[in-house]
Amino acid sequence: INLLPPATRVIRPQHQDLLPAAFHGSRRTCFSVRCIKNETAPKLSDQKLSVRRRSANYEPPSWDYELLESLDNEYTGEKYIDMCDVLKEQVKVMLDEEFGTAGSICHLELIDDLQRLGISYHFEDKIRSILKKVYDENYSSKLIVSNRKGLYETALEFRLLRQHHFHVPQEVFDCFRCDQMGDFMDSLSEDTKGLLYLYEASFLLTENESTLELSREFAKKNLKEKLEEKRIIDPELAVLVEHAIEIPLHWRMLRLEARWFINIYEKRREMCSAILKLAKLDFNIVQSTHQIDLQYSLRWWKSIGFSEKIKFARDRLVENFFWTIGIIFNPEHGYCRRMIAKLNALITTIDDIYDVYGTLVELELFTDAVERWDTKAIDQLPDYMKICYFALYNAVNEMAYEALKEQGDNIIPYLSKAWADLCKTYLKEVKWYLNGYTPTLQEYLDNAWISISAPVVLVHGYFLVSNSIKKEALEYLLDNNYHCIIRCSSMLLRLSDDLGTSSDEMKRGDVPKSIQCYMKENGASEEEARKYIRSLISKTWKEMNKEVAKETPFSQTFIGIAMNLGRMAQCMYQNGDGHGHPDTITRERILALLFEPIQLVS
Ligand code: 0FV
Ligand code: MN
Ligand code: MN
Ligand code: MN
Ligand code: MN
Repeated sequence: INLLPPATRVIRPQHQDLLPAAFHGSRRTCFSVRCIKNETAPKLSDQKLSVRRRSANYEPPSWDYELLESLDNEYTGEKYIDMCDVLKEQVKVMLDEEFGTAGSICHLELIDDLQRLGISYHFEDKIRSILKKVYDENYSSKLIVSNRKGLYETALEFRLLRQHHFHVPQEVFDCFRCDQMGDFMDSLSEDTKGLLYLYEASFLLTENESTLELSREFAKKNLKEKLEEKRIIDPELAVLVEHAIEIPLHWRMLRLEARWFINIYEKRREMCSAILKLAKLDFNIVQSTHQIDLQYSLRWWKSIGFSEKIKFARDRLVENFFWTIGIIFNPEHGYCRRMIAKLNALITTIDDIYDVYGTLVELELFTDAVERWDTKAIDQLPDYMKICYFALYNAVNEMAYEALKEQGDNIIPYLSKAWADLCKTYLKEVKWYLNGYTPTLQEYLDNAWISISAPVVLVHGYFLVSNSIKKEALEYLLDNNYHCIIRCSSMLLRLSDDLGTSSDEMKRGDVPKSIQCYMKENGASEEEARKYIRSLISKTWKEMNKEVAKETPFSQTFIGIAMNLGRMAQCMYQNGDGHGHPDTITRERILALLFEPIQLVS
């Protein structure tokens, strides 16, 4: 995806960048350690003696694995599942009761609450058919009936429909603008709730939807002013506004949002106690299944022995597992979570091998071994890479074996290609780094959306949640350099990662990341560059919104994984490097989602 405005695509003389890194004073040591490319490559045994390797000084894991493995959780029992089932029936009745008047404001609010509380996945079919009815009655003909609803009702309906990929035109907001085309009417600035819902709705926009752009700016400006001047009297509304301005709903990690919203909902005067009880119980039951998945992942991590054999790399099994909850939380997808936790752990280790520890010769051999996907390639590798390669080979082949057993298709070519693509982009970054080369932002991003590893995760993810592998989906998945949904998701992860990790990476020595590429290309300050990268995140979301609304052979589950990976990235890197250097907030989030049940009575 070309993410740069044409004006910034300048052609510059690049000869300075091509000077060997030794000419860039500060990188001298790293250069002498790693760049053996132009010398006759020494034998591995010789290298072992002479090589001084870098270290990223990663902290040890901040979780006690033994303790986590022995955790016991009372919510795994049948008793709670039965209680949940009774409550679910009650909610179904509520959804049905309103069906005659599908789309009444109460009906829509009920759906919105269920979604935000994290329990709408129990009622997916019902909710979809309700929204379809709303859409068919109001928007299926080209003629839009003139909008008689208020701003709040219009925005809520718009957001719910678009969340479910029903394309309501942005023109439903025209009646709130002066002369249908101008600014939003001044009188709306008194309608705080309407503005809040307009703001949240505006993030469902696609490219070139200027009314929605305008909505976002107008709503944001007004809401921020109200917050600063403490003009929002209703305490729930004030909290919701503050929360939305921090990160909009559409970009939020679902489980954290659910845990947060349960607390909000509980304090509401007109809340429904059956729904509240269901939300709490369900949260705790889901959490208990996540704990069991984590324990499986911990046993696997211990069994492959990386903590002893590959000590220089990040040992972040709990954080790697935490990503999987962001990606897919539904209890029935435990297999997917367990496997993606393995992938994340392997990726985190291999990324450190390329970025921190490996020499160029070793990394070329490793890349070649992954491209060959053959145990014969192991002999050429140094010992620490043999361990890593074999663990990778086993884990991926095991996933492929399951797919073959269950569905009869050999997916190794797809999986191994994704890994080879990843390693090739890793290697390109290593060479750029060693040559002291700063690519243009576009050149960097063309490589970096793959080197962030999201295509590997998503290609595996496709197979991990598919009951039947579709031939056309396979073409869509990989043809034309991966599907656009995969590219958007990957770009969200890359840009967020660069915002959160590049400061440390530059201190340690690493290829210039998007921020640094932009700074050099445009003579910009770091703050300007960060602002630009954030604008690329917004732009990528617009493209994602457009793509997910199209017909594709992908399931909603897979599309959810791709969107959620982007959301999770924004969550993990919100305050720095939550993955590599987990901060207090990240630790608290992990505690709240994984280890602390919600009190049922308070
Ligand atoms: C990347 O770290 C990393 F470890 C990630 C993205 C976590 C793994 C989780 C998933 C694959 C979901 P780092 O900032 O070192 O990555 P780069 O690409 O910047 O070296
Ligand atoms: Mn790295
Ligand atoms: Mn890397
Ligand atoms: Mn596209
Ligand atoms: Mn990074």
